[in-house]
Amino acid sequence: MSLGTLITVAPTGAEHAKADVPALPVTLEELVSTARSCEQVGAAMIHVHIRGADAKPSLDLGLLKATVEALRAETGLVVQLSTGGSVHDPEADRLRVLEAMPDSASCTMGTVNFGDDVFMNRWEFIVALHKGMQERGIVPEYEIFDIGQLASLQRLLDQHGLPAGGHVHVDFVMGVPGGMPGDARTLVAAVNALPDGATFSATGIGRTTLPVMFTALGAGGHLRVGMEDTISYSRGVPVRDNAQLVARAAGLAKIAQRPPLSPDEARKVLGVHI
Ligand code: KMH
Ligand code: ZN
Repeated sequence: MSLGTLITVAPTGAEHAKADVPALPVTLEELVSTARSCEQVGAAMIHVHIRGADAKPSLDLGLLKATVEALRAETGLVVQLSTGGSVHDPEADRLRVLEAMPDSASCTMGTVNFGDDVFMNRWEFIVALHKGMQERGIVPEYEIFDIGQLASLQRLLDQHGLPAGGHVHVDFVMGVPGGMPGDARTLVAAVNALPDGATFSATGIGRTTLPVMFTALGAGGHLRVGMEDTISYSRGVPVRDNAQLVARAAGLAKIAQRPPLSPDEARKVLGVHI
């Protein structure tokens, strides 16, 4: 396990509306400016969902390519595109995300209830994503919403081999209504079920953000924070911006004697080519 802490920022997501959360970055300009300020305070990777001109979630390939290009030009961050999209996105559009050639992409390891919706991830689709990333040299981050999905990850690795980069990195997304709860005992159980040699980050949705963050640091894991997952800084206090969440995570990582990794250090951990 690496000594430092990889901090990923997930600044936008697909669930919050700009009208409800004005600080949410939705244009390319807002995203790049957010990425820069988050890098300055300790982020090493960015998990990107883009929005269209109407501020609604989009998987437009041209815009995805422009986003990867702009983030590479303006920041040193590891650029991870979401293949999860929104719960309404078709599989073909989600697979096409890989054509934008990010450094990394998410790969959710199973279907999960997602509030009142269903976040669909069929086995054949997971295999297609995994192979698509292997072929293109894109490093996956396996998103785990429930503990049983770790058994699916082991099955995937057994049947289809290691991912591009040769290293397995997992992100636990905890506290989604329908998924695993965001608490210490569940995170410890999930860490105990990781494939050998895997690294992990964790994020807790909403009010589970702090217990998950403290537990992840104590368990030697990495952190994901951002307005995709959390729009309240504390009870009744809206998040000012994504950098505020990254700065809090970086401060706690330093207190834990596991200071934030630079983007290049993160690339080494993840197996992303420099
Ligand atoms: N928006 C969620 C339905 C991912 O980015 O890969 C799925 C999600 C996971 O956010
Ligand atoms: Zn996401």
